[in-house]
Amino acid sequence: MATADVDALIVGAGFSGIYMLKRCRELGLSARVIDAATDVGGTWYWNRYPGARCDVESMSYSYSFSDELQRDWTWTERYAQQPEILDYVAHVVERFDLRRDMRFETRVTSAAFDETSNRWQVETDRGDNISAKYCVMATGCLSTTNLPDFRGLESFEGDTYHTGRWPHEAVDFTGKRVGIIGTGSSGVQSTPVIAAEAAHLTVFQRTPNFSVPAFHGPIDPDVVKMWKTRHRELRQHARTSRIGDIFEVSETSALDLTREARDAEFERRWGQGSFNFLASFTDLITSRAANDFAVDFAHKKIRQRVDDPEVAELLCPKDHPFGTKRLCVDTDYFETFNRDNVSLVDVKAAPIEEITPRGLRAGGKEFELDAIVFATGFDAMTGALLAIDIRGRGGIEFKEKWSDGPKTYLGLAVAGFPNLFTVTGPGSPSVLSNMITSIEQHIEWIADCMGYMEARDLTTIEASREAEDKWMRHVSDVADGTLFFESNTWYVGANIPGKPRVIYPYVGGVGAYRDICSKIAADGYAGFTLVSAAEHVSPAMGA
Ligand code: NA7
Repeated sequence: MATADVDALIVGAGFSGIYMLKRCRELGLSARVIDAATDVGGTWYWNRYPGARCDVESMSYSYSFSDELQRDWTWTERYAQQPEILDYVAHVVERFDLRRDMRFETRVTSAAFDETSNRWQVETDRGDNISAKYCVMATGCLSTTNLPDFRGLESFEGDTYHTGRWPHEAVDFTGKRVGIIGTGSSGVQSTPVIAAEAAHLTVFQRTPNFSVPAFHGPIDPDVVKMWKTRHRELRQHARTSRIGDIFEVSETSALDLTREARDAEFERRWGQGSFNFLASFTDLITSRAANDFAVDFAHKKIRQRVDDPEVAELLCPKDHPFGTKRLCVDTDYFETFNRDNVSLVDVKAAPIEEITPRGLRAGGKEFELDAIVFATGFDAMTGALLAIDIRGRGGIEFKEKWSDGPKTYLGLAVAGFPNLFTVTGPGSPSVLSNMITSIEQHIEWIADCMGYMEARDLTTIEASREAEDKWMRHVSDVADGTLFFESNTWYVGANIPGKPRVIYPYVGGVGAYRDICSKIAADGYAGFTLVSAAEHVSPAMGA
């Protein structure tokens, strides 16, 4: 593909890129997918650390676009393990014969909009030069790893790993003294598994996280039967819900109940596992008083699960409201700290000073380690986009345009960057939702938009600055009505030094967001400017 001319260039071969390619084919458009990995899977290609599994239930975390696919594929566990998700993705790619339009081990380095031809000129690290009418950034929300700049890192004589770049070869920690830095979802999932193998595991915790039990196990045949017979209805429920899944919706404020009634509901939801707990009441994310009840309940659970009261206190999150930092879903995480071969080190009280040849030093104390696992997260939502040199009209760079924080229209499009789409981009529900529900909604919206353009012989579609500004104000206003800004999290860019502190995902909910996007499309793409070679079509304004 040294030089190529396609209708659509799709960056990323994860769930988004795969489905985008399928939809492009159905529109009769020529399309290519490019990915830096050696194979399909996106996030699930890279995150293959011990214990890696999806914390959204398997039946929900799968494509809904094909009835046959849903009927034919059967998951084995309540929450799918990373290898099974990769098997599923590979199955989808083979089933729909998508691989022939995919190119691997190739990184897109730049994309520039040529105002003369009204096409994107895309370059790769292999020297490809591709011209495309549409450029779809299916680059993922959690694909650029964050490795903090620890002093002395290169001096370490043992092995180092990042959970988001785990090697393909088997890693054996048997007999080793392992240190893990980070207690987000990746740390919480890998800690029990590494602890079961290593001679000793030291967990270096800066901020404790709330975690709800997964109650993981083999998939319940009744659940499979329910999904196979009622999948259309259940998917519709997910699409119109707040987080893109089929949780039971509460209509009660946590403040309206007696302590006993509230705790009974918390207990019931807790017993269901996963994110059900977060949906216990209507106001957990909007009212500090309501949230405090959830905090107290979760603290009580941690104290029940951890034998040593001092360790339990250290594991109790006290600096952020419940659910405003990515909630973890665990299997035996807290119980792992009851093991003799596991210790917890508070690196908030005594920060990591440096990595040394034989381990690391924190708070003046040296910890000898044979291996260090960095479970230190990602430059979420914008990292992968800003890693590509993207230039729109007048050569304006994404980096420059987003220097104070991302600006998008619907998290889908960016003013000044015609015919470029960001799948689950900043300003869309994305990471606050079941990603597959959100991905499907975006891909279908983009495909419909491409179909609309092709049918009318339109050359470009571009978000207007007014619509973009209005959308970003709305994204911020909705977040202002919640507790999200009370936490230092990657939802607000706090994990990356210098990253603008704004809300990155749209917190207004999947169903509400879908309605907004659908209305905009039904109104002839209100807030966008659509232009044909022959004529200029004035858009209706406003979101
Ligand atoms: P997260 O959720 O960003 O967690 C990263 C963890 O690493 C978190 O506990 C951080 O502590 C910790 N961290 C980061 N830098 C440091 C330094 N310098 N010192 C000590 N500890 C540090 O990433 P995950 O990979 O676990 O999860 C990402 C998402 O993947 C997850 O939410 C799911 O959607 C799937 P902090 O909290 O910043 O104090």
